[in-house]
Amino acid sequence: MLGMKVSLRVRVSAHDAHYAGELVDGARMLALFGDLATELLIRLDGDEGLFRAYEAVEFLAPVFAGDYIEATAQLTRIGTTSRQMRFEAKKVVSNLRGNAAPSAAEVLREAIVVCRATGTCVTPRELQRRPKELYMPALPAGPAPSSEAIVTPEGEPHLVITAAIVGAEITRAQTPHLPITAHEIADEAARCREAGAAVIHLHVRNDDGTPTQSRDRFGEAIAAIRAKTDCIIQPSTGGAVGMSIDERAEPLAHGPEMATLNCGSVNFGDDVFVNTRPQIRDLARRIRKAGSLPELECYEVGHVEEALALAREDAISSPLHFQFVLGIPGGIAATAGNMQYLRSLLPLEATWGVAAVGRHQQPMTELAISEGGHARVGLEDNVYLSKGVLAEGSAPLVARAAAYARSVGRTPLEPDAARALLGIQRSVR
Ligand code: KMH
Ligand code: ZN
Repeated sequence: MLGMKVSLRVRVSAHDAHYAGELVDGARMLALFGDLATELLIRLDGDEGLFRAYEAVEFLAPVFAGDYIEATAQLTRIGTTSRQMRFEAKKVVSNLRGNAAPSAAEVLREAIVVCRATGTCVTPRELQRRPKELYMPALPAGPAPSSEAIVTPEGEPHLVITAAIVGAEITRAQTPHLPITAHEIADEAARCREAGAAVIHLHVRNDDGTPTQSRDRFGEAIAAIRAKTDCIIQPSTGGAVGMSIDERAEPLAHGPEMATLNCGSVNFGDDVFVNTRPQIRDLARRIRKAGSLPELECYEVGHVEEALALAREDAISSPLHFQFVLGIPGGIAATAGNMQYLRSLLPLEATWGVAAVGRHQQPMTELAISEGGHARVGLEDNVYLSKGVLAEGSAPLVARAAAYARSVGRTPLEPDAARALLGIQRSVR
């Protein structure tokens, strides 16, 4: 039920106008959120429950009499009695004001988000009925276009596991299980697919193990992976610290289904991983030209804001897919609070995952999975299975994440289902 989404659409009427100029009271949006929260509670608990508190409310644009508002709520956390939700209201139709006829109105080319909120409701234990037939049998007919992408018909949220199997920094001295040749990379990709991964985040290496963004090396690795698995291949355009943008863009020559887009500069251990604003836009343009879906790599709060700016500029297209990279020394720390804050910045239709580094990988992966997010694991970010015990490749880390997901009712998606969720057109193979 985590991730369940409901929506409604209303016309705000003249009697809702409270202030000068037919401006509508913000509380009107909260009334819509209240109705949505109640519907979620009824579907989950068979009871209307109680709205306990809003954690955050943002009024982002004015609402006037005559506006059509689409409001959506999504269940983001289920406690014993508490149910956390996120809400969003968008204006989709508006009357024209000014010199136009009083009846003139238009469908907005881009919906305007007028209000966002997060809140917590409570259904006391004794009132929870949870009859199976009250669970959502199918998604409600509604305007939210991404509902199906987020929740299965049974109401169980989808999960995309990404395996980051090579990276640019890890060395054979750190782990003998690091794949280097195209053959080794393809074998590891196939093992990860078997273990539950749908996406392979890909870096490649020279024969001596040093990182490269060589188009030919990527070509060999991609061909070898495609010969063995149907995974979505997501080449890195981050490469290694210090590489030029031209070099980093080399794998795009293969028109991959996905590619990373790093959304800002960050201290990266003792180095600086440079992504200037013009460079980010340059790479975004190249990724779009290659026909690839960008995964938005965010190592800091400002990177999420930058990604949202890219979307506003139409440098990238919605729905957005974020990867929160947590715990890089010099970047945002791998904490639950940080993860919650980062996701609170996202539009409802965005998807998000967590790639946490080192010892944070397992707990943050599990937290992200239990909170309806996606997950990236693998040697690029963490070489250990447990303290002092090296993972024998990325597949055991994928298998552990997949097992955890199943234990909390989430099923790792097959690659084709992940393509459907992420909106990827399957490339010709
Ligand atoms: N190797 C890091 C400096 C990406 O793949 O897009 C950058 C990185 C990000 O790994
Ligand atoms: Zn990477």
